[in-house]
Amino acid sequence: MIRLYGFTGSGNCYKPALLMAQMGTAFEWIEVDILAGESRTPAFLARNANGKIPLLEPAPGQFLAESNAMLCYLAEGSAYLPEDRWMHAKVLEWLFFEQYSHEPYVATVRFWVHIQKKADTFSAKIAEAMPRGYAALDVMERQLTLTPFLAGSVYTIADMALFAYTHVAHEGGFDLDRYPAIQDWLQRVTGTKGFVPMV
Ligand SMILES: N[C@@H](CCC(=O)N[C@@H](CS)C(=O)NCC(=O)O)C(=O)O
Repeated sequence: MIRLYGFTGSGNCYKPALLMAQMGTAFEWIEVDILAGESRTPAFLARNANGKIPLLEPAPGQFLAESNAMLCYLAEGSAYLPEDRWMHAKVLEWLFFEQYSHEPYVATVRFWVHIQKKADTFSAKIAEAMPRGYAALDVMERQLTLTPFLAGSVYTIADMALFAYTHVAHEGGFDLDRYPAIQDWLQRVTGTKGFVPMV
């Protein structure tokens, strides 16, 4: 059975878990306490030299890091990753956007504030990251006023990747009330077949 090494409350880990739930793919969740350094032990580093979760083990001894690589690998051949060359590229566009323009700000602020509970320690970094996070949310809002899902009319792994940290952005202090189209989209995503909430 597929194994997913993850940390409860991590949006990056939720992404492949959500996809596998929606595809009806059984998997085993193995908790890795990153706050206790469990992703930095020699044994873990032998599996992922980057020392981060999520880590997917689709077959014994075969390890895949990077949440969005997992989404592509797992969704291959399904409607969640369209085959059409243009649609496929649009999905990838959002996945790269998520990693470069969204997650480093929206997820990181939430990590400092909500997971580590160190808002005071990181106040200067938070002040720097918040406008960049809002800029990413602005980009999403603009697209979602045009199309029901990020890559167009169908729900894809682009939506899963961006749902993961957008739906909990308020935990880092982001005001989602500013974004009516994002809020409607969040509702649409929770209504898709086989949706499971992040635990
Ligand atoms: N780009 C990676 C980011 C993974 C990442 O940042 N993981 C964090 C938790 S969400 C982590 O493992 N932090 C612990 C550490 O770096 O020691 C992905 O999308 O999978």
